[in-house]
This record gives sequence, C-alpha cells and structure tokens, in this order.
Amino acid sequence: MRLDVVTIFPEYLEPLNVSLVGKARARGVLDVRVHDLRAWTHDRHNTVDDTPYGGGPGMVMKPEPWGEALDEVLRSGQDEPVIVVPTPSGRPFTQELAVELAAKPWLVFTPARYEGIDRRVIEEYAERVEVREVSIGDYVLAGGEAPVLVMVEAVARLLPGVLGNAESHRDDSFAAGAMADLLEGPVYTKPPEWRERGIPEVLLSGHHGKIARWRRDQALARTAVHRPDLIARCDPASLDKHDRAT
Ligand code: 6GU
Repeated sequence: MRLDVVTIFPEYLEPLNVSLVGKARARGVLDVRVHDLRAWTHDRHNTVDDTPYGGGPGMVMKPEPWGEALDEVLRSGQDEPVIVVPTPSGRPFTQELAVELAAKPWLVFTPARYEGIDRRVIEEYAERVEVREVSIGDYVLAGGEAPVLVMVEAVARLLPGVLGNAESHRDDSFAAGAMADLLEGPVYTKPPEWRERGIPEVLLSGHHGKIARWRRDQALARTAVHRPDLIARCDPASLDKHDRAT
C-alpha cells in the first residue's frame, strides 16, 4: 500500500518511522511519502494561508499550493488514489472505515492547519478521485497531522503480514466476530500473585468453555459501564440465549 502525506509540518509525521508502521515500511509492505506543502509555494515567505472571505477568526489555507501539490502527487502513481482529508467536520473514523481504507492501494492524506483548506480544493479533487473527509472524534485539534498518525496506524495494522499474529485483531474492541460491538475485558499475565492480588480463578481452570463465557461476561459488563450506547445497538442474536431477557 502506498501512503502520501502533504503537510506544512513534515517532522510531525516522524513517528511513521517507528514501531509497527516503521517496520511495515522497512519490510516494503508500506510505501510512505511525506511532502512539505511549502515546496509548492512561490513567494519569498512560502505563504500557505490567508484571511477568510466573509470575515471571521483565523486563517484559511490557500488553494494554489494544495492544487499544485496534489496534481504532482497524483501524477506520480499508477493506482486509483483515495484522498483522505482530516477535518473535525468530517464523517467519524471508525474501525469499519479503517477496514475499508486498508483495502485501497493508495491513500493521500491532506492534514490542514488553521481553519482548514479553501473549499474549492475539496470540490476540485472530488470530481476526479474518491475524497473522504474524516474526523477522529468529537473534540478539536490544532491540525490534521495527529489524526493522520491515528488513521495510518489503524489501517496499517490491518494489512496482511503487518501484525505478528493474524488472530490478534480478531476479537479487538470494535472488530466483527462473536464479541462484535463489545469492549475488551481485563487481561492478566505472570506472576500469579502480585502485591497480594491474584488471577481470576476461572482463567487457571483450563476449562475453555467457562473461560470464553467469563470473558464475554466481562466484556459485556465493561461495555455497559463505558459505552452504554454500544449495548443499545447490540444485536440480541449475537448474545447466547442465557443473556437474553425472556
Ligand atoms: Cl481530523 N482534525 C482536527 N483539526 N481536529 C479534529 C479532527 C481532525 N478529528 C477530531 N478533531
């Protein structure tokens, strides 16, 4: 998979050299290219922003540098690109969207600073390629770079051969499966006693049926406390008959 990021803060994307994403790059699973938007400015001050038409606070990113940058980046590849525009006014980034993006051959991220990018840029490219405006949650960040790091990590770990264990995202919070739509419960490792705290007896029982049942109950309880909205959406058919109110 190829990933391009156009930003005025290329150094903000340095974490893409580290850990899971860094290893995927080193192994050739990911081809990541970070570009400095200011390379496509032509004035002495490398201006990328200007005051908003209609007035109001803050600055808006000028269309010309984005247009030149995106034309050049899009010309540089053969595959069908998807442009991902991080913005607090986008559609929510979910595990479902991560799965969808992980199936694409080429993602181009356009993180903005200030009050965002001149609307005409989004309109222009939406006529040529798939453009997704995406928010990572209901809070406001100073720019789209941190959201790009979030989205790239969520997508990269879904690519074949990136996670050590192909099973490890099977029952993640938010993954599809028997624990669909439930948050993960608690986990434990050695030693069996730490500061006088033991391990739940059932996990030492060797009884796989009881362990699966206990984990599912822990997941349900945790979800009820932290995300009652997910319980409300839960498909009763995904619970076994003992869980259903009759
Ligand atoms: Cl994608 N960008 C910014 N600036 N703030 C956000 C966001 C994105 N998602 C949530 N808050």
